[in-house]
Amino acid sequence: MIFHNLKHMQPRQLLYSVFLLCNLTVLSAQRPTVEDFTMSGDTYLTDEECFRLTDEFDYSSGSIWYKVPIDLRSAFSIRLSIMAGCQDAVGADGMVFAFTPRANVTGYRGEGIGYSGLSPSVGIEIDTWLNEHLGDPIEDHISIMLNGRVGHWNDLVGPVKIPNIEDCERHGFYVNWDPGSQKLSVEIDGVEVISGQIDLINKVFGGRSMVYWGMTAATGRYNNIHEVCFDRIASLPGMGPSNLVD
Ligand SMILES: [Ca+2]
Ligand SMILES: [Ca+2]
Repeated sequence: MIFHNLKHMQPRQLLYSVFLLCNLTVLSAQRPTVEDFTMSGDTYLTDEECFRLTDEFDYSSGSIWYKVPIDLRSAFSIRLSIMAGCQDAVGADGMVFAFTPRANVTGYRGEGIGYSGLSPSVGIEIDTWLNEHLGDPIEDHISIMLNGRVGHWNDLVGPVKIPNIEDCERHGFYVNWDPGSQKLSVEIDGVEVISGQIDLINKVFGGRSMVYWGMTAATGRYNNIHEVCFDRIASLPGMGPSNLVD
């Protein structure tokens, strides 16, 4: 039914991706539109209302940032749909979801994945290119990183190997935060792939609870398309408009 209705919905109606949860009960929700994000670097909006952070060009980088900061004193689940490229063997470099007090910035490209150099920050890196000097596994992998440092010896958690994600498909990417247990967890396609217990407010952001969130991506000597979309959210069972409270 939701799928059927999608054909008749305006793009703006599809862009509800942030669900603010409190005590596991939906008390309020937002329906972001493309205008709610700032674009940085090479990012542009596609005809399908996706943010394309990089095309299949070498040495490209881009990012999007939600304009309104989020409060780490509240529980939330930020739900995005990502596409990490169509080239596996020669695809690079990946994408990073980040929290940072500064909005509208993109870090270093290539192995920095548009994230390195952003500090203070917490980054959830989806890395698709082996950089041996950074301690990368050969497989695609995910890790929770601190302060824009992409060598894995600095990781808060990880790296955790994941199945090839450069499969030209959109994947559900959820970032969940519970300030009570200080648990930061990440789901890909509904499966929790990494989590950690981290005092984000005090240990990372110096007592600051309001931070921006966004997604970065980059290419280097090799490349891939990297996109953030919202359509998958609208098609997930139980995540339709009826679950939202204005
Ligand atoms: Ca890498
Ligand atoms: Ca891969």
